[in-house]
Amino acid sequence: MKPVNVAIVGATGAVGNVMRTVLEERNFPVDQLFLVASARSRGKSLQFRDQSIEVQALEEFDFSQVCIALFSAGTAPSRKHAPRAVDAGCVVIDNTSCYRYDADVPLIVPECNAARIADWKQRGIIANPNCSTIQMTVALKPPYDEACIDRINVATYQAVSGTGQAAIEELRTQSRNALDGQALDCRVYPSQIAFNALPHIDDFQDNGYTREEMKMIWETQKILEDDNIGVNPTAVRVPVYYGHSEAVHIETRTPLSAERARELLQQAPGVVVMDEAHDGGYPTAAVEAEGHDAVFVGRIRQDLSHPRGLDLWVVSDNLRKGAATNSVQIAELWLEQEKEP
Ligand code: 25A
Ligand code: L14
Repeated sequence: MKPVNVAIVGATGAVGNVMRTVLEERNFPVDQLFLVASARSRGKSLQFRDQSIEVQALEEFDFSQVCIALFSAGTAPSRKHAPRAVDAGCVVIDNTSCYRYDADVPLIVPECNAARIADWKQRGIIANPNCSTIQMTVALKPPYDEACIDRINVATYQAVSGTGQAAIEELRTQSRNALDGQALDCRVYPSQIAFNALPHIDDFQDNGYTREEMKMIWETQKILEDDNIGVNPTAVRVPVYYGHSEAVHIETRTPLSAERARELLQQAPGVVVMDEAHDGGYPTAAVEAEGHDAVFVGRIRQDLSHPRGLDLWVVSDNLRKGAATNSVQIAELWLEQEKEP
């Protein structure tokens, strides 16, 4: 594959840093890599392969030299600069929630709806879904295809790294101060995150749900291409650095046994089943998921309260499969489709 020029917008952030790592690990055919962030980071140097690359400021960055722009600097920078990148000839793979719900922007999880990448041409933008939705849809695609899913009840246990670098620092500082019996300072989160659990991710909506919960509803329906699928989420922040966990309860249309679901998931792309009913026979965020690209599934069992109910425990690294890895996988598939002779 002929190498292309790639830009990471938000390169100094929690996700942008992992994008740089994943491009290198997967041997993505990068010719020149451009690192872009806010003016605050201008001139800072970061390593890629054996080169040291200087960070440039987004406001003055010229996208005409770039083929693929990976955006992860937040919604406002994406709203302002993604159209400018497209006009300069880039395909934008956007990791924010800015364009995900636009009907003419494909929202892609390669394991679920890779064929939709072809729709990129309408706007020049491909949206990367929310981290919690990505890992859930990767795990639910095989049971969905086999037995259809009428309803999903899900509670998430989400890592602080999803909020970015500042939140990682806040958990570290609060934990240290709490152990030392000091007063705790809450800057990023509205309440104490160390040694606590907060049922609040992103802004509250008029209907009583948070925006993170609504994202899981809208995005699951769009990715599985089924507006009838019921999704009932509660999104919870927990004091974990990396890796989201989810207790997922599904109601299938036709009966699906736990054994058959386990078999399907063992063959599913991007999934690792860890499901043994003994100490440690299940995946966890900090031990199994952190630093890996797979979606780990365990605790697969029949819901004793429902004839067509199934329970699963789904864990993945939110900065990898939940953000950077999924974006790079989309870029790989786009490149195969568009640049292969
Ligand atoms: O709006 P959203 O979509 O809800 O996204 C909000 C935030 O969530 C993260 C990401 O934070 C984003 O800003 N995020 C987005 N999608 C995500 C996903 N799928 C996701 N997290 C997980 N999963 P982040 O901290 O990880 O990354 C921010 C990056 O974006 C750059 N940036 C911010 N505003 C920008 C901008 N770039 C251009 N123009 C703008 N207007 C940001 O670069 C970073 O790369 P930076 O130079 O601003 O930050 C460098 C370092 O500076 C520290 N810092 C952050 N804020 C401040 C600060 N220092 C001083 N004062 C501050 N106010 C941080 O340590 C940062 O690493
Ligand atoms: O919508 O704070 O992709 O954990 C994902 C991480 C929004 C914020 C998204 C978090 C972001 C979220």
